[in-house]
Amino acid sequence: QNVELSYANRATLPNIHPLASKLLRIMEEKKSNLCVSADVTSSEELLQLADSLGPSICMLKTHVDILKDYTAAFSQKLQALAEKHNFLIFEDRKFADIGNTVKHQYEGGLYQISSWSHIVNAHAVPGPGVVKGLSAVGKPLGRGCLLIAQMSSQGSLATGEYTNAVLQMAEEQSDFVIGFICGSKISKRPEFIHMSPGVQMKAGGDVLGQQYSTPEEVLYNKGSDVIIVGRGILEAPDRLKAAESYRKSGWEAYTKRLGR
Ligand code: S5P
Repeated sequence: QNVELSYANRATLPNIHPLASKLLRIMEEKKSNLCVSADVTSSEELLQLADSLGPSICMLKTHVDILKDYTAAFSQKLQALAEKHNFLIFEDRKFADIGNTVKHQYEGGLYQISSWSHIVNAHAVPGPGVVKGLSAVGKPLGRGCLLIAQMSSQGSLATGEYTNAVLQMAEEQSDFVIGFICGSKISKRPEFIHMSPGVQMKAGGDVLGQQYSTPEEVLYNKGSDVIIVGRGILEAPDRLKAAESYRKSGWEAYTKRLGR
């Protein structure tokens, strides 16, 4: 029960969600547990990032609402790059409303997120209806959702009993919830993917409350599965070189956890 399963082993678990299985297979194949947070404001720059960093990552995280020039053509190009380099797209929309509203926000509006993003995330604050609403749109499309169980920011209220309640909610809708945004492994179920933001090579923070841990801390000590890295890569003089060094650190921390 306590043996640490590899990503490849977890991909073939009988109850694994097909999208989680796909992600785990990509991770194993590309030896990458790196999700790049592509927090740039130009779609051209985002596409360039996706094309150049694509081979190093298992997932690309977007905030499409910070783009100054979003078009439907952009989302099609992004999907093509995801195919080309074999990574998943995660729109970090953080849905947090009643089921009926998030359904519209996910499917419609300017962005039509469900049509191009493999994975989205949601706050559990509204209760299970938020997941039911998203699931009504996303499940028929084979999409998946991460619940925000903990946050990396200073003074976050998502702790303790709240985090436990999120876990419970995920277990009740595991046909659509594939894992968590969290700082550490919170579920023993190997079917769930733990994804952690707030990662840089040096621990620290920014002036707006972000707090950073290292890949080793998050993946080895805290038992998470995927590191989410934004400015650690985006602000580096050579983004590709930085992405590769996060990929390598992440992979080493994971293999160390496996005891290999
Ligand atoms: O708790 C969280 C959850 C998320 S999804 N803390 C976070 O920082 N994020 C996101 O991860 C955040 O919105 C940003 O896109 C990214 C972290 O960026 P960085 O530049 O601080 O690495």
